Amino acid sequence: MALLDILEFPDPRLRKVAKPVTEVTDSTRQLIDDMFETMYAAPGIGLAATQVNVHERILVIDVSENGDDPQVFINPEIEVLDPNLGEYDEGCLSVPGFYETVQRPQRIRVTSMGRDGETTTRELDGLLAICLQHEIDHLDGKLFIDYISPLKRQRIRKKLEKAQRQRA
Ligand code: QAP
Ligand code: CO
Repeated sequence: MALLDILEFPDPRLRKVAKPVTEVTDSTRQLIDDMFETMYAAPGIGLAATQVNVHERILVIDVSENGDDPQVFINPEIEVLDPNLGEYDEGCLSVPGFYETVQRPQRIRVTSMGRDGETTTRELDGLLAICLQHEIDHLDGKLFIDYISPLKRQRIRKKLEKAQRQRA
């Protein structure tokens, strides 16, 4: 197991579009284990491979209270079941310290593979549905702050660039 480095906005690598996984192998499962370790250590509720600079369509999520419900989504495809939008104050490990209200469809159906390569389809709502959509955006090079005003996004960019300079 290993802790992975998380890319931070405005790193251009967060804008890459991830490629589908063609075969789930032991090295895929190694990456998944490292992503869970990295997410739980943060701590966070979701992490996309893009955020650890691996541009493959792999997500790990755990929205449970106790952090005991790890869920893996490989090549996730979603279908909106209820176009009614719900609001949630989202954050992101790649945009540390900033939270903004985002609107997303409340009910979705997702088809994806699990860690053994098995394909399943599930209907999701609540925080899991929100988190999954946030994480799929990462695989498409999108961030939750793309939904807010350019002025607010620019302010966040300046603050994070300054923090990153001071760390370097
Ligand atoms: C994505 O985000 C998410 O700013 C997962 O300083 C979040 O785990 C989807 C985190 C909310 C839907 C709703 C953020 C940790 C964790 C921070 C996370 C921070 C430390 C974010
Ligand atoms: Co995120």
